Amino acid sequence: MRTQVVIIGSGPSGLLLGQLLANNGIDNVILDRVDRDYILGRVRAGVLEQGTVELLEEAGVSRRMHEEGLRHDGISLAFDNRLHRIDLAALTGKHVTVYGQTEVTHDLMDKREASGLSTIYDAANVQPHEFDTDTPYVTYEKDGASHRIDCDFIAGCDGSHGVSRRSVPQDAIRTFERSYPFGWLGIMAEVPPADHELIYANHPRGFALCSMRSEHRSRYYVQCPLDDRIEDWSDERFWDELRRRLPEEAAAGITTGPSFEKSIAPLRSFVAEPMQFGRLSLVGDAAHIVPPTGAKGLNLAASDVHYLFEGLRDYYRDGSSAGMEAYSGRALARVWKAVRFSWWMTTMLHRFPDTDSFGQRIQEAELDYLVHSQVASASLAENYVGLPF
Ligand code: RFL
Ligand code: PHB
Repeated sequence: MRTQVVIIGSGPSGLLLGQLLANNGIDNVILDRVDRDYILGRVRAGVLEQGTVELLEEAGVSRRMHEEGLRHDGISLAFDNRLHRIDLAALTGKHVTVYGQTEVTHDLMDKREASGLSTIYDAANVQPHEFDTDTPYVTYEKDGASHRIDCDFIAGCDGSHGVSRRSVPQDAIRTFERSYPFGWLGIMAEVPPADHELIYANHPRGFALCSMRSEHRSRYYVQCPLDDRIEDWSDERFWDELRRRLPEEAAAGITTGPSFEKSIAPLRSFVAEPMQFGRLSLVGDAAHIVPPTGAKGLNLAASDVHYLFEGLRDYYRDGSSAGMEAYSGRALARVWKAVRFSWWMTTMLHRFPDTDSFGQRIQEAELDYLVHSQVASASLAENYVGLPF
């Protein structure tokens, strides 16, 4: 079998890239090691930057997002038993859209199916080959048979544990990493959100986040030790802990109910450089991970897709390799700014086990400065709504 671009991974990066390419007449095949329902069962991101929304519009998958997504013009920071609103719209002229990653993925999968494009689910032992030549190919196994797809380019959209980054010789790649000494315990419940916008709370007991998926579905997180087990967190314990970490006015807005998803995620910053090795490009979580505090992971995946799509489009349309050659540099320039922002938000809002009293006062001063200085608020807002790409 032959195609122009083999895309490894059917998450939001792979699906969005595949759709943009197909809309421009560029053939592609997506391979994923799991099936559609498994991918749609993962609860992940919830906040889309305007640039991500525009890219989904360009891909032709924005109808439901515009109907059901919630426009948010601000967020609140909570500390010292008070809410402090950051007016994103007034400070930047932009807003964010609350629309779950699950829904984005669903829309992209539906569009791909309707366009008659090929996705091979349950593909085992996917392996990219010869990407340092002009004739790369990808092998995989399915239903006991071995297959090979020849192509011009391979896009590694296979997340942080995928095969693409692992296939690059170790001496060709440099990695940068920071682990944080805590995780996020997240729940989803069919209850109305505490507030109409997101609340990021810094509290002596630890960070908490009030988010949502719709006007009747809430997503909440609390910072927890890395070795906590889900079994130790009954719904009742979760709701109690969440309320204790919020200002009274926000806690009063919490409607409790049974959770239908509960999980603990570790927090990590990670970047691999470069993001391209000959004809293999890494995209999204395959190349970088950010802690979720800045809501940047999915949005960074979208900006990577944008740069790679432009490179591939110019290659096939104009015969120009300039965009492909620039991919890693263009993507990484934006990646590092989002890595910085996510690290900064994480540092400012969480309790670190080894923070001394000096560090504690610095954190308090930073939050106070942030909400009372228009310049500092504008900087947060500019990053939160997303730097241009
Ligand atoms: P994905 O979504 O991990 O998709 C990768 C796909 O590749 C497949 N795969 C393979 N296929 C073939 N062969 C192999 N060897 C393979 N190995 C893996 C996998 O099955 C999968 O289908 O990566 P992608 O597309 O780059 O998308 C990245 C986003 O998923 C991620 O950045 C965000 O979810 C991060 N994130 C958030 N991002 C935001 O922008 N805003 C948020 O509010 C936000 N909240 C979050 C988050 C991530 C979270 N978790 C659990 C990690 C909240 C949480 C809790
Ligand atoms: C979410 O709704 O899952 C969410 C929102 C904002 C974040 C992280 C996660 O910063």
